Amino acid sequence: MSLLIAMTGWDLESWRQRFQRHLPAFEIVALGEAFDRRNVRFAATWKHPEGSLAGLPQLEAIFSLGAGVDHLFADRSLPDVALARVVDPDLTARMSEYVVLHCLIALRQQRLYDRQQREAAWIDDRDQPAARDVRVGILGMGVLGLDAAGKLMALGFDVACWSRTRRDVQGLAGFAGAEGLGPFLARTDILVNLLPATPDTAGILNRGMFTQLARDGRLGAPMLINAGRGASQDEDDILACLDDGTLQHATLDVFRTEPLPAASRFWSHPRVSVTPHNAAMSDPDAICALIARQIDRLERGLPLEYPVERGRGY
Ligand code: NDP
Ligand code: OXD
Repeated sequence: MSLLIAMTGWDLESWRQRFQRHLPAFEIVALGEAFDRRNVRFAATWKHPEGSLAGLPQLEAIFSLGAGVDHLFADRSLPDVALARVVDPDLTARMSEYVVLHCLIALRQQRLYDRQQREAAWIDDRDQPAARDVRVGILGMGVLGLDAAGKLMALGFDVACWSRTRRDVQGLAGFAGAEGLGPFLARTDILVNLLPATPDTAGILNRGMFTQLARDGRLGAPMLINAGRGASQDEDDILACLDDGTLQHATLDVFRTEPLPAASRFWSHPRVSVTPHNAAMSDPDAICALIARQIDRLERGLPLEYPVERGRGY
């Protein structure tokens, strides 16, 4: 029996060695080499080529090697088997670090002080709001959104989350669905996107959303942090809203086209911070261990811990 690695852009051999350590009873095979398709019971994928998982008669489950699963649904001939995603405490902690870092840079106006330093300007008359004066709104109240929310609240930020279904979490202002979106945006100074890329979230970060953000915040115009997916952002709208002051700053880890093309205005825009889709790098060993644990659960007749629901796309 074998596990098929189906990935593009990552180092195959290091993944193969890790999987072999975690799944000694399995033959680890990979796309692009000769293998017996009849023996493949599981596939572990990151951006596999369309159609490459078809024709695997014994396939039982497909494991995404990333937390996001939009790359799976990009394959229109994805086999109809169980799908699972990555949930890993290390990845979650890294994402929260990213969100907290950029909220603190905004709160403490670090970019302003960096500018002042370059000009050798000792100006200490700026308003210094407290964390409790700054309203952070997180789109997505899942594994990542909730962890980031908890850490921001521990620092004193006034945090709200928006999700598809309503959830009540102590200390957190929870909003849900289309009717909850307006009130959520109206009380948001820093908008953080941690939504998955689905047909419903495509292009959701657009002018219509930005114009509903709070205009009376202690930090001035609202800010955007997108560490979810580039497919959620209308990039022309983001640039236009930065240019006309609707947005004060955008911190973007993800883009519609990755790597971000050299010609993109995001690279040089003075009020944009770009990171190369590494807000939350995954620990490959932790991911292989997670997948080995899921396979063991399936062998024992137990359900997957982190299943993906095809109907909702995440
Ligand atoms: P989860 O599946 O745990 O949470 C998703 C959240 O989004 C849920 O709260 C869900 O609502 C909400 N949601 C989904 N669709 C809608 C919608 N149409 N309207 C409102 N809310 C919606 O995902 P994670 O927190 O684990 O991850 C989120 C995303 O982060 C990933 O899908 C991936 O794209 C991205 N990511 C980015 C990384 C990076 O390095 N930049 C690294 C890892 C992940 P509900 O609670 O009702 O289900
Ligand atoms: C992702 C990941 O989904 O890196 O972006 O896990």
